[in-house]
Amino acid sequence: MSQAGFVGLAGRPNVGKSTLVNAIVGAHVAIVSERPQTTRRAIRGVATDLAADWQLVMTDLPGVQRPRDALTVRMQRRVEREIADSDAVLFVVNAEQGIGPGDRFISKALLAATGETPVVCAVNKADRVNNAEMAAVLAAAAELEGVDELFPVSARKGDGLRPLIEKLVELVPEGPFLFPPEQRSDLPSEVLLAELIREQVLRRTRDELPHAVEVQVSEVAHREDGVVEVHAHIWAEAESQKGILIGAGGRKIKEIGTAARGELERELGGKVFLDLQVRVRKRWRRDEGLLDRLGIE
Ligand SMILES: Nc1nc2c(ncn2[C@@H]2O[C@H](COP(=O)(O)OP(=O)(O)OP(=O)(O)O)[C@@H](O)[C@H]2O)c(=O)[nH]1
Ligand SMILES: [Mg+2]
Repeated sequence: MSQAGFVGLAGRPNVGKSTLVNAIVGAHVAIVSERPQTTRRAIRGVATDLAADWQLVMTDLPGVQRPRDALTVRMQRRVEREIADSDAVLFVVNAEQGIGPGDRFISKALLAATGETPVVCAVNKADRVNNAEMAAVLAAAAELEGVDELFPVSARKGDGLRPLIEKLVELVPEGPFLFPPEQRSDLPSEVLLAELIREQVLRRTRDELPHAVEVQVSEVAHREDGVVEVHAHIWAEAESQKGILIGAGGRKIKEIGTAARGELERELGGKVFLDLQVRVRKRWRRDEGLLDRLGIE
């Protein structure tokens, strides 16, 4: 009988949860950036090993944070729901920063929320510390309440993944596969494309702007000449942000568009025509109706 189940990711923003999901799945299913609070939606990344007969559905989630508006309230509610429904929890901490009050808060919350659900801890960014530093972080992580086992990993380099994956496979129940084995993510295509565009915005903007931006793909059309036309809106919260996104002489939006088009072409495996429109919607992060339409629930 196969082993198959859901593994929910937990941890502070920016510790490398999405990078770890991509590394385990072996595909770019979740966007990654240097900025905290990159992930806004629950994204299931599917890792399947047909020969060994297992499937891990890795649920990437927003980093745990204090909710400030409708957007972050939804993000935290989603984290709680998904963690409660997981067969195992993968709690990620950052070896470079060490174990702090935020990590202790999350481990306590997990213990209260999960009950019997096993929690394993990935001590990530191992490539950023030496052996002595790693030993100290592992000792501190071992003190975290409710954590069953520790795995030093580097999601970026792909180091240490094998024993972690083996442990997770042990923890999920026996049962049939939950997704077709060739499927890598559960995101609707337009949302995945919008996320890939947002990833390029995050890489190319600074300060508060990344948090103020959301991307919505309004139309995907397959032209007769084989080109895929993608029309997308980039939402900002103020005219000044719109100005920054467009840039002097339209340079910034062009740069974002060129980079995003490359990503979309890689994803879709063909030529893409990308139309980006920057729009202002004041306080979109507080607009429940827009959040519904953006699929942030
Ligand atoms: N050096 C190093 N950097 C890493 C590693 N894993 C992730 N990063 C970097 O850490 C930053 C944050 O990574 P993400 O995967 O977006 O982090 P996250 O936990 O998903 O963040 P949120 O979605 O904001 O909660 C990015 O710049 C990554 O490239 C790692 O193993 N080593
Ligand atoms: Mg993330």
